[in-house]
Amino acid sequence: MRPNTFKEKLTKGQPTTCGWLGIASTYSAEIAGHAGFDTVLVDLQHGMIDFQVALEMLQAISSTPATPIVRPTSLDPAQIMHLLDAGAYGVVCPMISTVAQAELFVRACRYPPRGDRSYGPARGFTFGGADYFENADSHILTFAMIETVEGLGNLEAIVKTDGLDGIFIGPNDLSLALVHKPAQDFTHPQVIEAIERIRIATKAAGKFSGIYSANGETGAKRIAQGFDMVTLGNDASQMGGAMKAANAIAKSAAPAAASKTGY
Ligand code: 3PY
Ligand code: MG
Repeated sequence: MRPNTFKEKLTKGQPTTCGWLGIASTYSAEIAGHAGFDTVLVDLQHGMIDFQVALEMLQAISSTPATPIVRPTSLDPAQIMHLLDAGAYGVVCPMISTVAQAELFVRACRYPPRGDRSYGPARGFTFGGADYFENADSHILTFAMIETVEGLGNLEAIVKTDGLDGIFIGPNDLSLALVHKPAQDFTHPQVIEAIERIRIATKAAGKFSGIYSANGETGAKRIAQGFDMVTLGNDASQMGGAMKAANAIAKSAAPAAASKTGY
């Protein structure tokens, strides 16, 4: 089976970066895959992306060095299995708040006897190779997102879920749940404390820790803090930010001195 190079780096303890896609475009997926990220995620939860486009974006990422992964719309085993059949090598599942939910998630990603994944790997064979079925369970990464008060309460038990590879923190929802505001309050002591608590519990359980970061600077701080996987914003924020910056530079230029000739 084609190796999961993203998982290999995580296993070696190397910090990794994740490109995050919310724009329904195979072209931007291909660009992200060539941008140097270890993995590129297709986001069906908050991205403007449905299954057919997700499939095509996974195909585009497959033509690059990055490992293709997904975030499903919710803890929906049928959708998760379908995305795995489409060739996703990892799943970041949103809103995992209980051990039962974490177990349901992992079981959707693993074939019997470890789980309940239905047989029909489709593009798993095309992208992964003829021995996909025999090796899929050991290559496919499972990240549960902890981003609710209930999830935080059940943290120590969730991280111990058998077959779960890691925890990915959604700081916006976590902040929204704890202090009733999204991104602005990452500086709130309660949010800072919760993020570090999750990271430490994840590490203590021998699992990988990941977190959504809004940009490169925050991503660098999260890597220095000890996170194994960071995002650096998404395609929409990065494209919008680069457009605004270029526009501001151009518009800040002083007009050339008016011609002195003529009337
Ligand atoms: C969050 O910050 O809540 C996320 O889910 C990141 O997309
Ligand atoms: Mg979230």
